Amino acid sequence: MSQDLRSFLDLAAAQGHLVRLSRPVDPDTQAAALLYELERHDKVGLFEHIAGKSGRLVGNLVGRRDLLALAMGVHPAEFAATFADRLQRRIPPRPIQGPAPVQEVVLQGDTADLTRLPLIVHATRDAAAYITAGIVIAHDPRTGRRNVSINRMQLKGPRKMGIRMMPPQQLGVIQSHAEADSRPLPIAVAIGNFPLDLVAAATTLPFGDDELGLAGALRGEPVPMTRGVSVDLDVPARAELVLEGYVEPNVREAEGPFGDFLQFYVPVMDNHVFRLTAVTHRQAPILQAIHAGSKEDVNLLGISREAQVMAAAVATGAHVCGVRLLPTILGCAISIEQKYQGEAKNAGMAALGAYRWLKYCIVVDHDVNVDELDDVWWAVSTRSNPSDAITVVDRSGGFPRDPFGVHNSKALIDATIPLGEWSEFERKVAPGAATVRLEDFL
Ligand SMILES: Cc1cc2nc3c(=O)[nH]c(=O)nc-3n(C[C@H](O)[C@H](O)[C@H](O)COP(=O)(O)O)c2cc1C
Ligand SMILES: [Mn+2]
Repeated sequence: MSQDLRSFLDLAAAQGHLVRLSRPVDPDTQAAALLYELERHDKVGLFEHIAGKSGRLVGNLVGRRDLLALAMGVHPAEFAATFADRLQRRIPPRPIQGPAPVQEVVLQGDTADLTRLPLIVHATRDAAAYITAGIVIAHDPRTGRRNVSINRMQLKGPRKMGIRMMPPQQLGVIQSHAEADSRPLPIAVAIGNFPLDLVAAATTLPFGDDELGLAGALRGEPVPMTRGVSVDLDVPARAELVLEGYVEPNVREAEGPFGDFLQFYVPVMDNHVFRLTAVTHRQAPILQAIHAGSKEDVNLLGISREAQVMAAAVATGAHVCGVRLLPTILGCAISIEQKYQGEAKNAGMAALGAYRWLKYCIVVDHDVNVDELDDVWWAVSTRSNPSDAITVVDRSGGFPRDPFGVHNSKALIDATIPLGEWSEFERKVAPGAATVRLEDFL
C-alpha cells in the first residue's frame, strides 16, 4: 500500500479512530475549536466541507501514537524502541515511478490563490489564518543539501505569506546563506503528508542531514518525489498539495500575533516573506491543521526528544521503562526500576542535561504510567518528600524565548519510593480488576 495521507486515513478508519465532519465548518470561527474537540475524543477528523474554501482538511492526525506505531508497521508497545532504532538509519528519497498525484492539478500565475485554500484561524487573537502543518523543503545554497522542517506561515494575500524561520533553526540558517548573496531562497511547502514524514520534519538532525532520509527510514521505504513545476526542487509526489515559491532576501515584515505552543501568544515580530509561484495538488486535496501546543504537536516534537532523553538516562546505567514529554515539551516523566538509592537523581540529571529545553524532570518508579499525568502526579504527591525530592539547577538555561526569565533554571523531582520498600508502597488492587467489566453486568 502507498504510504500517504489517504492510506493513513484508511488505517485510522479501520481502527475505528476516524470521524468525518460532513457539515460545513467555518474556517475562522469553528474549525480550531473542533480540533480541540477531536483531541478530547482522541479521534482523527476529516472536515469534508470548509465553508467558502475548496479542498478538505484533516485534524488531530497524529494525536494517537498507536496509529503512528501501526504506520511504522509495529505494535504500539514497540513504538519508542522502533523509533530509536530507525532514528539511526536513513533511506534516501527517490523519484516516483509514473505520474505524481500531487501534480494532478497545477495552478500558476493568477490562478494560484492561497485565499481559496482551507486555511484556518487557530486562536482568537491570531493575526490571520495560518498554515501549521506544512513541511518546508529547501536546499542550502552553500552545500546543496536538503533540509525539511515545519514552520508556521501567516496568510497575507493570494500569493504572499509570512514565514517564521529564525536561526538557529536550520531553515533560517539556510535562508541567511541565500540572503548573503542577495538571492531568493526557493522553497516548497508540502501539506497533507504521511504522518511519519511530519515526525521526521519535526526532528532536529545535524545540519546537512536530510530529514527525508529519516522519513524513508521510519517508513521502511523511500519517500517518492517529483520535480516541482516552478522551482528547482523535488517535492513529495504523494503529498496532497504543494506550495512552490521563494523566500525574499532582505525583506522582513510584521508576522503575528500567533497563539504558540506554550499556549501564549507570541507578539508581532519581523519575519520573512514567502512569495508563491505555483500550487499543485491532488483532486479534492486534503490539507492539514495542527494546533501549536496540542497533544499532536507535543507528539511530533516529543518523539525524537524522548528518544534523546531515553538514551541519556540509559547511559547512566539505569533500567528505564518509559519516558514521556507531557503536557508540553518543557516537562518530562521518566520511569525506572531503581537499583540503588540516588539512581533516580542521576537519571533525571542526565535527562535535564541531554535536552536543553527540558525544565522539569520527574522520575518515578516502574509501576507508574508516564503517559498518564494523573498517575505521575499521584506518585509525586504520595511518594516524595519535598524537602529532599526537589533538586534545582540555577541558571542552567532552557527554552530561549524567555523575556521574563522563567525558563533559565531546571528542576528534578525524585518521586521514587525509598529503595526496597515495596511492601509499604505497593498499590492496592481490587479483586477481579483485570477481568471484571461493567458491560457484563448491565
Ligand atoms: C506544528 C509545528 C509547528 C512548528 N512551527 C515552527 C515555526 O514556526 N518556526 C520554527 O522555527 N520551528 C517550528 N517548529 C519546530 C521545527 O519544525 C522543528 O524544530 C524542526 O526540527 C526544525 O528543523 P531543523 O532541525 O531542520 O531546523 C514547528 C513544529 C511543529 C510540530
Ligand atoms: Mn534539519
